[in-house]
Amino acid sequence: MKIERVEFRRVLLPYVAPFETSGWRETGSYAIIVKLEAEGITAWGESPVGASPFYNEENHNTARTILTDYLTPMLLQVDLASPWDVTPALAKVRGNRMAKCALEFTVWDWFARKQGVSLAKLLGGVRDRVPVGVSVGIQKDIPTLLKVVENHINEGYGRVKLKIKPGWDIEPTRAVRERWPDLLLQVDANSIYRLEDAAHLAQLDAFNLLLIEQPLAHDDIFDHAKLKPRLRAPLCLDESIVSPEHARWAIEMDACDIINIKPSRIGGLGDSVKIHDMAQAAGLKVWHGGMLETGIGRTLNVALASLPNFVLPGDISANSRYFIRDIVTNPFELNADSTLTVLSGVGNGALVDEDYLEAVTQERWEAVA
Ligand code: NPG
Repeated sequence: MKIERVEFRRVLLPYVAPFETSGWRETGSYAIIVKLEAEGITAWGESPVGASPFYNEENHNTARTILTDYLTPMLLQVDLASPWDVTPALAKVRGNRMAKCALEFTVWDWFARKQGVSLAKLLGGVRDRVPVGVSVGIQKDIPTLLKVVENHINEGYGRVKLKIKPGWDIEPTRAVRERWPDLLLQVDANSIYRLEDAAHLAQLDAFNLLLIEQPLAHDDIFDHAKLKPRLRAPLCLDESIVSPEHARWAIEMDACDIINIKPSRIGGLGDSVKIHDMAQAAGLKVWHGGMLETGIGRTLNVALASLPNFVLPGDISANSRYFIRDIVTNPFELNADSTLTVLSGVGNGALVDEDYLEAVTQERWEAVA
């Protein structure tokens, strides 16, 4: 397959409420939406790259530059026999994985459509529903947090993740655990602590957590390996695992019990499948993270999370948890058992609302072969 035309749009899609982590606060999605055409088939994808380089080193401006100046011209030269060819074709560009995933995701959708199968099937998915949870940002005080968590539990979410940071960690987690003793609960530090904080973090062991996610630096594996024996709760890596090689290092160094897989952080679905398989072979569980994807990216997340070793609930909420109106006409609804239903239609299954997409587009650019 040779790509004939690719159109990119940078949107600004407002969130229902601001989302705050240990390091940043965002009020809307700055995702890059991709529409690709070849052989009469139109495919869609998304890079959920953020407004600021605070989760990783990229933002929508860097992604646009790298896509325009390097990745798209490189990919337009290649005759693609399968979606697995994209990552090697772009390997010369170092890092910039959020930019790369924009193209890689879209090519997976194209091949699924070409073969007349769902993306989940093409990726090797085995489930028709995936367990999901909700991620709760940092709140102004504990009563507000309890109210927000209660609302999500009432919506049907069976697993809750709390964002934590110094000064907002032990007490909020204690408050939620005391109120809901049986809730599936986990916390996410987004890289804000240091190894010296090990004893402080070990206080979280009192709350029967599913996992503690990425407490130490975004690019660290070594200190996480030192921290792991000092915690009872399973230790999960997110930011640090950006490639199959990083996953291998973490496994060989015994730096984590669990890996959070976000295909955008890893730069593609292909490398995400490799990490899934590698973790499974090593006896590590994986779960699917989230980057507040729009309705297009959300379909990819659900498809990938249908693979067998995604055994913990994913950060893949229903579209309405983040957006009043999304750019798809078939948003996911939460099932009563805190799952989302894997789409079985051809391709990623997103039905794009092109009028609304146009309305929320801030910039548009394209490349033609
Ligand atoms: O439900 O998509 C979701 C959000 C899940 O908390 C979530 N994502 O660090 O995992 C994270 C966090 C995040 C959000 C990271 C936005 C980067 C950008």
